[in-house]
Amino acid sequence: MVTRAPRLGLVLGDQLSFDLAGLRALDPAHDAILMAEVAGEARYVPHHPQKIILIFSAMRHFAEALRARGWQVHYVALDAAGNTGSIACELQRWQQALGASEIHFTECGEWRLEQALRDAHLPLVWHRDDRFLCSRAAFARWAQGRPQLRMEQFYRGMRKRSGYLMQPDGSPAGGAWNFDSDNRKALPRGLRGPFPARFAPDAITVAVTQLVREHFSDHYGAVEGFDYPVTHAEAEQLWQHFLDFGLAAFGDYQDAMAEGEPYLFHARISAALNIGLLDVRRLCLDVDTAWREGRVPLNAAEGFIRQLIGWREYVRGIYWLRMPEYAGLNHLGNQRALPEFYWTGHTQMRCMAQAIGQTLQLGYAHHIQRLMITGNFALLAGIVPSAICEWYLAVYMDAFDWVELPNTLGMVMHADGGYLGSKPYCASGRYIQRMSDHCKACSYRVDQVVEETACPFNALYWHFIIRHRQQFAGNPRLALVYRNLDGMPIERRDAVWARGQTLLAKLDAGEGV
Ligand code: FAD
Ligand code: DLZ
Ligand code: SF4
Repeated sequence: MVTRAPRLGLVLGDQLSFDLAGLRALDPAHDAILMAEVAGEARYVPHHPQKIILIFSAMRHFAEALRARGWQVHYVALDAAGNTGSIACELQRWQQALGASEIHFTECGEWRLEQALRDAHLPLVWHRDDRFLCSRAAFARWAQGRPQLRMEQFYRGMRKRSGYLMQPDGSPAGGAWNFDSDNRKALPRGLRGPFPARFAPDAITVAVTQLVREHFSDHYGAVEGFDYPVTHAEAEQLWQHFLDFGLAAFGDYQDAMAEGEPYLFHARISAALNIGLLDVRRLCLDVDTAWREGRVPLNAAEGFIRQLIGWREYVRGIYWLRMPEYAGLNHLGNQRALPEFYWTGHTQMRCMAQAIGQTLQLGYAHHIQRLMITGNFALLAGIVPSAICEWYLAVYMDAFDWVELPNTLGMVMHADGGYLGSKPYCASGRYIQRMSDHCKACSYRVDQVVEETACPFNALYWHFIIRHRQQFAGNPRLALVYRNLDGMPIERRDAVWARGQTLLAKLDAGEGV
């Protein structure tokens, strides 16, 4: 009988799916799996301690589950003797130790790591990550020849291809592709989101928490309070909880923000989904079914599916199409350092203190907080894109380069010159006042612009509009804004500019706002 050398399969911390392409190609009877907790991945940005707890705990649970299914898993713990600290070096070490002929690998979520593995000259056999609906190649084909890319066009194609929320005649459910105009309601007084599903740490998570406390106490964010799902079964419970209690109101209050309400009607599934504990096709099917059975309104179902097969797949497509040069773009020429209060939450701006505070506590903020509070401030203040991108990548439980970078650099900072989205999401304090109750609790006044007590978002908004006139005056979506600016008395405009300058000088001096 001829025995062949075993093959080795690599499973990364965000590839914890039983039907991962790289696993399907291997045979549990002959081949082995490598999983490694490495300092290189845990430290290349100062990840929130709870994010490291999540990844390590979910990896350890997944390794156990694979063993229970008959796989031979070589698991390298962070503090194991001989741990080299990098994925590429661990692969080299284990390939030699096992005499493996091939290393099977599912394509990475991050360009950085994929490049490091290519550079390591290992006998890699690559597999496409088919956990996503749209492959890198299919996105590149869709993008080819288009003068500009727009999510809405991509999304319609994805709806047609997938069949989610489609009618038998090929038209979209409800006769429209988009119900966004129904999805901008502020939260009625007294309405609260459902109590979040929480998962008590088991022995594995407790051990990992201790490890993280010992090794990563220099990272920003709370170690205590971790309650995320770390297995497929727990992630399923989280999802069912959202289907039962969150989805129906998801559409209506998608853009709302409220004091002390970190989750509202959001699903809180992104971390579990991005590391492979949930499957995007299953989620979409469940939402489609919930709508067909009359359990949720169409604006909720459509709004949710658009995030998953629209935005999520669209940003991934752009990432792989444009990396590595995309990460270095700075279309608006920003030069300002990230203010210290992004890492501490110490600011008088109530909306910022709430968004940053919950981020440090929970590793979570919902989309509008990321876009219109912390993102909007960074855009208006002209923060260097790479600095704010590093912040988003570090502090959120769900952050991986393929999804964080286009959202931050493209959608928030407009640093790609409008490649991802047609206009910058800049807004004054008035937007935040309309969509939240933060302003009532703030020491700044949202109805003032130039006074010392005025909401900083107001003057910074006009400062941004004035200083980027050349880039944006020709943008039809900002035409009204420039007409308003031009209608402003010159003395008023000067006072607004001066207040903006004062605020920016404070940031440059490292003073708080
Ligand atoms: P819900 O509001 O319940 O939405 C459901 C799902 O839709 C999410 O779980 C997510 O998978 C998907 N989704 C929604 N919006 C987007 C989007 N813009 N891009 C991609 N997927 C989306 N999401 C990440 O998963 N990782 C990130 O690193 C990340 N960084 C972001 C940075 C910025 C500056 C901004 C503005 C958004 C970012 N997002 C990121 C998108 C979005 O904010 C999060 O997916 C969402 O807040 C996760 O919470 P949830 O599961 O409760 O989402
Ligand atoms: C985010 C992360 C962290 C903190 N640690 C590890 C690790 O120790 N081992 C591992 O395999 N993966 C880790 N990850 C996830 C990787 O960084 C992720 O796979 C890449 O960024 C590619 O998406
Ligand atoms: Fe935020 Fe301005 Fe409102 Fe204060 S007044 S909460 S800074 S928008």
